[in-house]
Amino acid sequence: MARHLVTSALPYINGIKHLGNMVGSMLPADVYSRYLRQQGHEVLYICATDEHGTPAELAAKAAGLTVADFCARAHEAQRAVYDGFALSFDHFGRSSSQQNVEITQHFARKLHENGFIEERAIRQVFSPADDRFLPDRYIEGTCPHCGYDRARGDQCENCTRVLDPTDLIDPRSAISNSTELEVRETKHLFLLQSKLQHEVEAWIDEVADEWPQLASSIARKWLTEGLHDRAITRDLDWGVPVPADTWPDLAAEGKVFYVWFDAPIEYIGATKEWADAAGDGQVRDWKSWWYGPDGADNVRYTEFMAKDNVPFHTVMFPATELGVREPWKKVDYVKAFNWLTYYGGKFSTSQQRGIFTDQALELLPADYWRYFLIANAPESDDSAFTWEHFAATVNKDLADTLGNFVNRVLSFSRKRFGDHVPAGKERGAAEAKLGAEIAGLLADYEGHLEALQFRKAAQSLRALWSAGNSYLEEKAPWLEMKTDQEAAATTLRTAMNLIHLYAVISEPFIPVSAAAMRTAFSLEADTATWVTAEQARALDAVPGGTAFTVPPVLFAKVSEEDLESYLTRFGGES
Ligand code: B3M
Ligand code: ZN
Repeated sequence: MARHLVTSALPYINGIKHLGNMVGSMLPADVYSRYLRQQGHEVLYICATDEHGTPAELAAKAAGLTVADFCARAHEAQRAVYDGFALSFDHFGRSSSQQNVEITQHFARKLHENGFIEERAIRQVFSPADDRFLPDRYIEGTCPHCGYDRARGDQCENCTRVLDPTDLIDPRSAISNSTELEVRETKHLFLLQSKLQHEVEAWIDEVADEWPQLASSIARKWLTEGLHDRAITRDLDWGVPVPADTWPDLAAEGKVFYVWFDAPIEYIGATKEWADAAGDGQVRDWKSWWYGPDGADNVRYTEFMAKDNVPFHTVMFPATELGVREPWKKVDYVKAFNWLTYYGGKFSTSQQRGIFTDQALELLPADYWRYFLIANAPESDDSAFTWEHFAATVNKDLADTLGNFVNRVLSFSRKRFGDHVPAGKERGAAEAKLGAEIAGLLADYEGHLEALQFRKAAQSLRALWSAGNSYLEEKAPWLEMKTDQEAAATTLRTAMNLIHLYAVISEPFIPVSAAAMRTAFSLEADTATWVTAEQARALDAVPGGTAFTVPPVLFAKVSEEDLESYLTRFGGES
């Protein structure tokens, strides 16, 4: 048993996320956390809304709310969707929390004490039309690297390069569209990342070989290009204030930290929020997850994110942690994802293209989405969402292979033998063969989950479900009934044990349906504890005589009419 810290990239507060965001961070982190918990590990899965920066201010302005009000509402709206998706966060925090403010300010003070922060006067884009400086997303223009014409002042969405507003070609204000921009001088704090380059490199050499290539190659590319000193403060109203004890002048000017400085620190902040939220009599030690050679050394920390977030997590945040010169836990494993596309084109929040997570839940239950998305996770390459593929997957894998098996076996057994699992005979050759096959497939499945290979894990899970179908077809209990009732009973008892096994091992993917399958059986100890290969081989967790009920149909098929209506509503092309 080990201690596992799991985080998924913090969703921005500025709106409900689309399916691409879900599959690139929160959903796989949830699948992995659920699996580890079932294995008996101590797991802490932390997420939060990322609430600072220009996107929050722009969205609040569009909604006609104060930023604080907007964020409070938007946080609850996102939380409701994630509950709907059955995400099992141990805590879902807010980067605007007091805990994060304090830890972020502590980090900044320490970086300053250690000589890694410097105050510099810089020339910044100022918009007379808007009467303000235009940091980050307040400014848009053409990317100097790839020519994308909607690059933002902080990063080009297209080539993922990090930018400074003054890098943009043909810049314009994102607030007023004004192109009459000036450059004015103002003071900001700079994080001297260049001084930390070698330490970050040494650390990457130590840990990154084990990472998927997508993550390690982005980290290495970034380091090869060289770590530049970067401004970590902004002229915004909303954010973690620069602490007045250390920088009285900047604090007086109302400067706040740049969102990408405080956002990763919120992984720690949210862990403290989790501890502070403990009920009476509960002690939650947040520091043992994050701090101290003795405390955090026994923690394995896994991060989940889409590829555009990789530089910040593999280079910038570790540089910050190293520069603090305190023993803060650094990431052990970075699981990065490519893009999920919508018919080959970009899912886009700003352009309302694709499917949003709240809309998805209005159409169909979470498990349908969870299964499809993880089975088609953009791991080694981008992958496309199409309604046709989605309908085919739901119908074949969930409705036909799993759902039909469960309902067919339970209904048939109840009709012939009543509402207790029939005892039947000792297992025969067919059951022994099935047990061996299941044990082998289960080992594959576990191996893929351990390796965080989600598509392959889904394939193994599907193979486990199929093995049950083949067994049932081969034994044909509806025919056995005619000649040897005891033989039919043995087949049904075995099939019901498969259902229970499926319930346990499908839990990470489809937790809601898995619970329905598990609780169909009145077993004394109803737990989702993982199954050993030996238990899987024996297929005897549900003994003859166990009472059971037949759950309602687990998965409805997506009909031709449904498909038509989805295509009409969402559009079938990018
Ligand atoms: N909020 C970026 C994004 O939503 C971001 C991640 C922060 S993780 C510390 O893509
Ligand atoms: Zn670009």
